[in-house]
Formats: sequence, structure tokens, C-alpha cells
Amino acid sequence: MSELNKIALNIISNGKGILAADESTGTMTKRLEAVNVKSNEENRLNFRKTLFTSESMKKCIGGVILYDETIKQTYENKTIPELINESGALPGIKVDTGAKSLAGSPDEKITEGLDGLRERLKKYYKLGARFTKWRGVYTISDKFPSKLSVHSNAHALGRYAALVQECEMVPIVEPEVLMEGKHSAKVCYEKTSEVIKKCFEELILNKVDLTGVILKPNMILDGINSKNKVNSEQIAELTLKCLKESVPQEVPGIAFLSGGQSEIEATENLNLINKTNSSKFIMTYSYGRALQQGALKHWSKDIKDSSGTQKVFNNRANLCSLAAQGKWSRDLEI
Ligand code: 5MM
Repeated sequence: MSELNKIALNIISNGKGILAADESTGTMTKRLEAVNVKSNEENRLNFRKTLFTSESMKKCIGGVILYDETIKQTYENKTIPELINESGALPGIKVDTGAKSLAGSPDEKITEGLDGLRERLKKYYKLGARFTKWRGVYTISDKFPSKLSVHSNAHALGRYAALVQECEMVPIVEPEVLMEGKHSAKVCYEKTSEVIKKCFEELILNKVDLTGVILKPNMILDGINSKNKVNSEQIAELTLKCLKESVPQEVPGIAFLSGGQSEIEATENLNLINKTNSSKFIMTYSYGRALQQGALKHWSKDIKDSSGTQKVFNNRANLCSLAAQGKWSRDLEI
């Protein structure tokens, strides 16, 4: 078993998943302002360290994705990576520098950040990171995703993953097909399959060790403005079909993004995926909003109430962990 494979399995095995706390300052500001909290460095750290010191970190969280600001912060004389290590989880870092307009198809996005990446990776490793994340975003419409967007984002993900493994870290490969649009789940299935297949084509071309990679995809859902809605059973069925057909067998696991689903939806869908998963892939969570929403709402009412906030977070993390094992049921949601 390679070192990278061990790290990947450590993060996602035994009902553990990933806490995606890598919101860039712009996104975090939107999240905080939506609950009427001022977005400054102190408040961003306060909320995040409240989550990182929660009891459920030990049992439910195998890895935390951090943002550049957070990986350099300290709390009670410990660096944030040290604090995360104490819970038994591994610190990870978002290394892309964001999605920008794609030249040649300016209404689509290309994720940037390859220039100088090798040097940044070395610095993050020294700061304690053992895995990384890069997110490519794709929209669905009559014309999109274009071949150019599918190709360019996969190319970047391939080059990113190879550099990360060279620096002895596990790359999370996140091709996110967005929920926005009127498309059906069938179209989401077709486009997501195309995107994922292209990503692995590029990873293989870049000689990436697939046993040391975690895929972070979207689930197969109807577009947010679609008139018809498939049910959870169909979401699980289409998601599993897509992944079985598109992901090479060597990949140890898949950690879904929540992508705008509510906390309960993201938990229920993951549970059904695991109940019917006949593949050898571990299927778990790498949720941002679907792990943090309730906790953030609670915290915003009194930012000094750490224990109340942790209670809300612990509950959601426990439910997600049960879903990662196919042991969740609706009556556990109170
Ligand atoms: C945590 O949110 C990340 C957003 O980062 P940006 O500020 O760069 O947009 C995001 O990449 C996240 O890791 C994934 O989309 C999963 O988060 P959700 O909320 O979709 O589960």
C-alpha cells in the first residue's frame, strides 16, 4: 500500500468524511454577512476553531480542508493544523486560486493557480497539510459545458494532481457540475459522466497514482429550476451508475460535495447511496454548507456560545457519518 493510499484511506474510512472549511475570504464574507456577522479575521477564526475543537471531530471527520488564511492562524498557542491533528484528523488545503472567465468561452470558468504551485505546495506541507483540494466548475445549459471547458479544467486538474503527489500529498480532485439551470437529472448524469471521464483521462496522462487520489464530485440531481424532481432513490441510482462507469477501479474513495442541497437532503442522499453501493469505492462526504449551515446559524445568534454551536455541529457530523455507513434514518433528524 503506498503512503498516499494510506493517507487517502485514513481520511475517508470508518464512517469518516471531510469538513470543507476552505471558503475563500469572499465566500466566507457572504456566508457571515448572510447571518449578520461581520466578516473579519477574528470572527472567521472564531467560528472555524469552534468547529475544529468539537467532540465529533474525533469520530466523524478524517480531514479538514483549510483556506490559506486559516492554515496560518493560531489558537491558544497552537497552529490550526496542530489543533486539527489533535482530534486525529488531517489538515488539508485548497490550492487553486479561484475560477475565472475562460478565454474562448467567457461565460464559462477555468480554475487558475498552476503557476508557482510547486513552491506553494512545499510551503503548505511544512505548515502541516497532507492533502489538497482543487475545484473545477462547470455549468449546464444548451451549449455548456463546452468541449473547451471540459478539456481545460480536466487538464488543470491533471497537472495539479501530479504536482501534489510529487510533494507527497493526496490531491482531492473536485469537478463540480453546478445545480443551477433547468436541466433534468438525466442531463446532469450525461454531463457529469463526460466531465469525470475526461478528468481521469488527464490524471492518467499525468501519471497520477490513482490509489492516492480522492474524487469529490456532485451527486446527480435535477437542475434547481427544473420542473420535475427525481426522488432520493433515483438520485442514488443515477449517481452510483455515473461513478461506476466513469471512475477507475484503483481510486479508493469518493467524497461528495453538497452543492447547495440542504443538510437533510445531502445526508439522506448519501445514506441511500451507501445503502445501495455495490462498488468497492468508499462513498462519504466532503461537505461545506451541509455540515456548517446549522452551526453557523446558531453561532451567529451568540458568537460566544461555543458549546451550543458545537452541539449543533456534532449532531450534523454524526448524522453524516451514519449516512456514510448507510445507517441514517429520517427519525434521527429532530
Ligand atoms: C467550502 O466551500 C468551497 C468554496 O470555496 P470558494 O470560496 O473558493 O468558492 C467549495 O469548494 C467547497 O469545498 C465545495 O464546493 C463543497 O462545498 P459544499 O458547500 O458544496 O458542500
